[in-house]
Amino acid sequence: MRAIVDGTNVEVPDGAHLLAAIRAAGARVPALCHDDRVSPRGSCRVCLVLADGDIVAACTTPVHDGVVIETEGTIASSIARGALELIVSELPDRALQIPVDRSELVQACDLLGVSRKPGNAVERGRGVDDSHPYIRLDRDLCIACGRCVSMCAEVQGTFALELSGRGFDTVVSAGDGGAWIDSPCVSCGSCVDSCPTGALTEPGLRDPRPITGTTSTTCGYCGVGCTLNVQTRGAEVAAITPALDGPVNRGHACVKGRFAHGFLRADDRLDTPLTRSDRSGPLRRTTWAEAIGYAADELARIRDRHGAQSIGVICSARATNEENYLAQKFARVVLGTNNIDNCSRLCHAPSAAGLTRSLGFAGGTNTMDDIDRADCILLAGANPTEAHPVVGARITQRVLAGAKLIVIDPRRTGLADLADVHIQARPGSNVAVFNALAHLLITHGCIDRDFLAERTTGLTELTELVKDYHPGRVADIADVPQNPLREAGRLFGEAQRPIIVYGLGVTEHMHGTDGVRTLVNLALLRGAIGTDGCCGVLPLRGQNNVQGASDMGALPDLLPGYQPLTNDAARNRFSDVWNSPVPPHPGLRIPQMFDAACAGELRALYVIGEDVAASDPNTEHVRKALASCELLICHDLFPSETARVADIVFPAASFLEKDGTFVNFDRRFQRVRPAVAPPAGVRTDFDIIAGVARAMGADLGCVTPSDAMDECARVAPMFAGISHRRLDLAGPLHWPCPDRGKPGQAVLYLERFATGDGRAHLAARPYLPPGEAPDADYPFVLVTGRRLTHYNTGSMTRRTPDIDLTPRESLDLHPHDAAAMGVQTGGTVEVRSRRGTVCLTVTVTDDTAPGTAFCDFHFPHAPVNTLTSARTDEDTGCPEYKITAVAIRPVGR
Ligand SMILES: Nc1nc2c(c(=O)[nH]1)N[C@H]1C(S)=C(S)[C@@H](COP(=O)(O)OP(=O)(O)OC[C@H]3O[C@@H](n4cnc5c(=O)[nH]c(N)nc54)[C@H](O)[C@@H]3O)O[C@H]1N2
Ligand SMILES: Nc1nc2c(c(=O)[nH]1)N[C@H]1C(S)=C(S)[C@@H](COP(=O)(O)OP(=O)(O)OC[C@H]3O[C@@H](n4cnc5c(=O)[nH]c(N)nc54)[C@H](O)[C@@H]3O)O[C@H]1N2
Ligand code: SF4
Ligand code: SF4
Ligand code: FES
Ligand SMILES: [Mo]
Repeated sequence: MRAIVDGTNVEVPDGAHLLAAIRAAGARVPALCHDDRVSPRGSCRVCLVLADGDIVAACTTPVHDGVVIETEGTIASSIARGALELIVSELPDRALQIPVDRSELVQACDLLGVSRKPGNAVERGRGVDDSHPYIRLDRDLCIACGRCVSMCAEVQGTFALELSGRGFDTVVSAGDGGAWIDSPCVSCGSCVDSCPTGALTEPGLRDPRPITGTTSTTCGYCGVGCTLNVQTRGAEVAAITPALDGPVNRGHACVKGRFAHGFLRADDRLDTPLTRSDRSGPLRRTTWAEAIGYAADELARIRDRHGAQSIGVICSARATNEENYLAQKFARVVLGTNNIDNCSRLCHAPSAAGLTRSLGFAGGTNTMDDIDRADCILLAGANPTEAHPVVGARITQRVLAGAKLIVIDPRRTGLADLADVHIQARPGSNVAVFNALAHLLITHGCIDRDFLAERTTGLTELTELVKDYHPGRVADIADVPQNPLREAGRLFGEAQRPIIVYGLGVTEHMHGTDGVRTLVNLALLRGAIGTDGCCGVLPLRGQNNVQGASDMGALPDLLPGYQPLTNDAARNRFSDVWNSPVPPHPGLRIPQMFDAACAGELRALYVIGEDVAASDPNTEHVRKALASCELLICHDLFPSETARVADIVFPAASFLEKDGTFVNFDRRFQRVRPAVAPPAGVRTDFDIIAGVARAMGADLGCVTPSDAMDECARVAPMFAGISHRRLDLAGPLHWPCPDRGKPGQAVLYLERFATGDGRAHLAARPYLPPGEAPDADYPFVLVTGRRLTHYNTGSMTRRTPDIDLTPRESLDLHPHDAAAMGVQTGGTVEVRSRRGTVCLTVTVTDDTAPGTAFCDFHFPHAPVNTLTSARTDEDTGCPEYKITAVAIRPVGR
């Protein structure tokens, strides 16, 4: 549609408002109650313009073709000025003294020529709420524009804020009007981002000193992959705000990416290499030359004396693609072993295996944006409002807009509260539940017969198998009523555009790969993968770069780009480019490395950015393995549990300090750029690996991260079109991206599946019971997982004010169980499994079912993984973190 703004012609999309046309024309009109991310309110009247001669609010008036807009020197602009003068007359002087780049109000005053003699204005004494560590409300600066309220409702979906009071006394309040910290606020910061006056502020931007730089980068916490703008003041991070043009997050973020950067300057940040000369002695500070030389000598000695298979490398899903690429090249070329793995093993290895076998590629089929189009969302074993908050918010918005939501989770998670159906299935019963849904789809004819005939195999076997999975039987297995099963089958069966979103509640089980495959069956039965307009299946990959670490071949059986090591042609191509033979035999997976260490076969372990002594299951076994090694090398930011027992510790740079790329959960390569320099004495994982290789007499060849990406593009056809330069010029790219001249594939399999025969393979997999079951001695099932404010081992978030938001771990217990034990919220219990004992603080909540307890693993002083078992998924070795049989008893009685 065409608009003429002060004589300039512009084209805008249908449905755009005058404000969009005005901005497109480069004209400026203030808009104090407007934010593009939420629906227009039209309440402040400072955006008045003339449209075809009428006085209208630019933010709420739609463009019609050929509309003539006048922004300056009209009756409309003088009324707008009057409106602004009135607003300003109610504000204290402080409001106009805020630096212009931090206050839209000050900008509006500049634009409309509104000023006021200092001292005239009202300090109304409505007070400040500074109860929250990140968000401060100065009520006297609030103009009741309502932007924060809309952001909280329409972007975040939390509805924590409202405008209360009347007339000029109207002011925002959180929760039921008490202190902000006691409200349901989830600290996503979107209210602060939108506030036009400085009524809502965060610590780093209250400091009046100017911001000296802004860097666009990708969040280094979870796999959502939010684009963040890091604002710096000299060498320090002042604030981090979500980028409006972030393709995944579109101007939204969560408490971790948005606020939790204080770890950068934590007192105990490692800032020099540490070594110990004998195991019983302490780690001592040393020089880089000394530590690198020591690491190189020891690795070479062990390799030469005991063979390359006696060394294992655990790579980091927190590190960049380029670092992972270099690390696997180092393992294969310099050490000569395929004993390399990453924490995908602990997490979504069953997704990689299951999706590959069913569909062809080890990644989700669609993109984040497809959530916005789905009419039915099946969310299984994932808690995105806490673990992938920007996805959680997007699902919330979609459901508020009318999409159906089915949640399958043993706990009543945030989204289960909003669901049309919550199947609160017993932990470990996924395969039975998914097969029951397949049974319902098939028996009710809710399947796409043409799609199944043309594009899949295995329907006959699946139909035969699921005859046994009628809801009556599965209701018993899963300990749920039949009705939710039937209702879920109906909703999913009737949907036009169903989407499946899932997480660790599906994968971290003894039959995790079967869980993934039987879940994918449901989308295939509906023809909802690889077809026009379909929404597909999205695994919520966990770590910022866990998808990338595997993409880069930090795996014992796959080379970069998922090329099997056992494929001679592929292996030879690598050998040619690397100028060194690639060992042909698949290496050890993480759990196998620990077993091999305990058996005396693995003698050196090189761990980059993973705290195996805290996060891997069955800690006692892990610690025994670490102690059995002759050499333990570790890269970390902090003295992690693993670093504490290492022989050599290298201090590593964090995501805010380095250059490279991450791949997020929907297969997007995104740039990571250094916003600040690492502290003196700290190096990137990239430089450390290259340094150790050099000291071992090897040149890994890639001088910069960009070189490493280029080399990876040369050896891995599915990434051939990707380079830093292209990402810098054109923005993120989805893989596969085989061609420099074409975009990557956002939606997979539109023509064929990437399996050998081009068809998707339905999986007829029976339900098998989990590895560990409760019994008389260990009557509870303990499920472990995540809380919003802390991240994995908590090494970073515990070193930020997030610790004030969630100061300790907690064990969720159902009220019946708590009453039977006589414990209350805040009480302490001893949780005992067949392997260990931990004391935890109780929260009594009916979010869990009777007999099921839930806790996080974010606080290593309460070492939850001393409880968990070493049982793993039979296909992939992913631990059964989600099920531990435990006994619980109150302490101190
Ligand atoms: N705040 C925060 N965000 C994070 C992380 C963090 O530590 N903190 N970690 C990141 C990482 S590494 C990952 S992998 C992701 C994980 O993200 P999620 O997979 O969402 O996280 P979890 O909380 O481990 O588990 C998800 C859900 O599985 C459910 N569940 C357990 N057993 C079963 C079962 O048998 N069947 C079904 N259907 N559900 C079950 C649990 O009740 C839980 O609600 O989060 C990432 N994001
Ligand atoms: N009980 C239980 N245990 C679990 C899980 C569960 O659900 N239940 N989930 C499992 C899952 S899914 C995962 S992914 C793992 C995660 O387990 P980990 O990967 O061990 O946990 P993180 O805290 O993410 O990070 C590991 C270390 O990397 C450091 N680090 C951060 N950035 C960098 C970097 O750029 N370079 C280097 N060198 N170091 C860096 C951090 O300081 C931290 O010490 O935990 C697993 N453990
Ligand atoms: S706090 Fe800010 S965004 Fe919220 S109503 Fe007041 S002025 Fe508007
Ligand atoms: S949702 Fe994930 S990627 Fe986005 S800001 Fe939060 S932790 Fe970072
Ligand atoms: S911005 Fe248009 S009325 Fe407030
Ligand atoms: Mo993970």
